[in-house]
Amino acid sequence: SDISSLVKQFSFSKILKTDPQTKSIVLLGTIDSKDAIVSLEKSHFLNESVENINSLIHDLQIINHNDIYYWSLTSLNQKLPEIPGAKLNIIYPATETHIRKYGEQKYHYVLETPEMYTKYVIPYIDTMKGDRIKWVYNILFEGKEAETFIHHDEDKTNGFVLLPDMKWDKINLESLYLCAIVKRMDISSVRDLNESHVEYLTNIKSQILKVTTEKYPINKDELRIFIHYQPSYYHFHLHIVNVKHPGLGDGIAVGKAILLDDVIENLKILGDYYQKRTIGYLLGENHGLWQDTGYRNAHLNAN
Ligand code: M7G
Repeated sequence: SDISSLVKQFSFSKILKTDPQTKSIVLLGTIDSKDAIVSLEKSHFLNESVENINSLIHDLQIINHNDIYYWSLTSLNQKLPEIPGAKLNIIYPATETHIRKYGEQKYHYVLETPEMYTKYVIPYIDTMKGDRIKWVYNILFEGKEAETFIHHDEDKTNGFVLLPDMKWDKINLESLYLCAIVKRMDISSVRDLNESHVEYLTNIKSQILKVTTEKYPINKDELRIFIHYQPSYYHFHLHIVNVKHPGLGDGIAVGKAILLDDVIENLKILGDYYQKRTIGYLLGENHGLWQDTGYRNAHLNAN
């Protein structure tokens, strides 16, 4: 189905989350009696669009003024495709995991020991493979989104795809957000990386920097490359984001994001760093791991 017909059929049930900082909202509803999630994020200003303030806005309504200070409400002139008002994403049909992920929830700081990883996280990861990462296999092997690829190195071991992330509007360079998905299937998360991957990761990093700076007017030192632990999808991938962009929500925050360079440096110093160490991260109560009483008790006993 196309996205506009999905939106027309969307029947609202409740608000899952709102964020005044990112000016975004996530709605739960149904389409054809199946769950659907609609998220809306107001667009940031495009530099070219602000040069003439009177064509940028229409309508003004004063709130107040005092001495040299004036404040008011206004409406923006927006038109597609150049000047969007917002970005709208739909997940349909949405799974329970999606609904929980996007819901308002309490977070906990967890210290995951190697034992907790082996006992609880590995079995959890096993349940998150297959259909849940169909979109990844579609990109890697089925030609989905291929028209947007910035780079495709088809080598089965060292190859990867670099493409615009679903989070990016593909218009505003200030919020540039790309995703690199590796071809190999044997890395679920940072826990699977060791000294044998140093050259592999270093090579991916330099290729990403090269093609991204060739494709877009941006410098190497204006890009932040990182991974997530825990990620939502357990097939190894990297986030490539304009350093200006603070990320949506907790995506670039400590306790979730790990710089690719930190990973590489740690592996150079200690090959089994990510197998040996306890890793701290933030985990929402809606997360599948938190729902596992064994995992939760291990966390509570350790802290
Ligand atoms: P993550 O760290 O596993 O999850 O990253 P999270 O950041 O969503 O918690 C997965 C990345 O892939 C995110 O930045 C998503 O926005 C992006 N992504 C997810 N899906 C389903 C798609 C997709 O179908 N296409 C593209 N291009 N990017 C996606």
